[in-house]
Amino acid sequence: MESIRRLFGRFGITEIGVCPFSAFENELLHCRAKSRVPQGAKSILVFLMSYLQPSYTGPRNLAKYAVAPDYHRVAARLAAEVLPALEALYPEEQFALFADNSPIPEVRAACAAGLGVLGVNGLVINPVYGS
Ligand code: B12
Repeated sequence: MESIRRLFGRFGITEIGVCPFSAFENELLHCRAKSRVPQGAKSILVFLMSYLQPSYTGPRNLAKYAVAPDYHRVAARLAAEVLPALEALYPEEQFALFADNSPIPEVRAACAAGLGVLGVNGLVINPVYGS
């Protein structure tokens, strides 16, 4: 886990955890991305990214989370860099990266991975990022 932490740290990601895939394999959401889950998946690696953009000083009265770059694109760019690095670190293993479109109940997986608790708002409450 330490080497994975270091790897994600290179991309500015510090909130990362892992939980067993078996905890969720019987309750996967039905979506197209289900077919991308590697056969015999063992672990779910969960990482958090914050919507908060402290540099936004624009004139408009917009919710901060609405001015952040589209996280699907951010995650796709990240995938292009992180996946090869993970594969190089663990050449025997297979990885697939999902952002939002995963069949895994992500909020509960994040809680199971030790990244926070499930808030009454239905979201992960993380000690660093909050809700
Ligand atoms: C389907 C889905 C949606 C659908 C919900 C459609 C519906 N109501 O049926 C749509 C596309 C509308 C949506 C929108 C958003 N979503 Co959404 N969504 C999901 C997804 C893919 C599956 C959730 C699900 O169906 N679970 C299964 C059911 C049985 O469990 P459930 O607890 O009843 O699920 C409900 C809630 O999750 C709720 N919901 C979904 N998203 C959000 C976001 C917020 C803020 C809230 C309060 C509730 C909520 O809708 C689900 C169905 O009723 C998850 C990712 C994942 N794979 O888990 C993300 C996820 C829950 N969504 C998330 C986010 C961030 C959003 C948005 C804020 C994105 C945005 N920037 O606009 C919006 C806000 C929606 C809102 N204010 O209600 C995050 C929450 C992160 C966190 N901190 O916990 C997740 C985990 C994705 C992610 N990894 O970023 N979402």
